[in-house]
Amino acid sequence: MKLIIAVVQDEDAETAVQALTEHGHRVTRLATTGGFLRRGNTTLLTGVENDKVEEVMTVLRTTCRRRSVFTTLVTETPTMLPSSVVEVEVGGATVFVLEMADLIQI
Ligand code: 2BA
Repeated sequence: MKLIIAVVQDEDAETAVQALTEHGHRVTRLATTGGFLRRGNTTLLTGVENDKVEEVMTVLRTTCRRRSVFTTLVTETPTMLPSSVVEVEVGGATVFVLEMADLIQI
């Protein structure tokens, strides 16, 4: 079995959760924050059999899209250079697929 951890954008989370549950997958949705942009994103946890990993990946590929966002980089060095606005391309989804020893429900 595998544990799939997917970091997705908040804008795509509802559609992704809906599609995953429609395909019969169980999902846990966590409110998380990206370390670089320091803005909210969503982390989805899904435990699946090995042969279902590709199905989950297909759902994520079709529901999560890449977007450009602008962010301000604050300079904290002694050079005192002004803060600059940079364009960053975020997700689709960042997906971790982990080997899962057991799934125990009590
Ligand atoms: P954030 O850390 O807020 O990163 C948002 C986007 O900023 C990233 O999109 C990437 O395009 C850019 N970025 C991140 N670190 C950067 C850096 N040091 N220099 C330049 N640009 C940088 P994604 O790669 O699609 O990542 C989206 C979110 O997925 C991340 O939000 C983070 O929450 C998570 N993530 C991505 N890679 C990860 C990893 N290796 N481990 C844990 N979480 C990860």
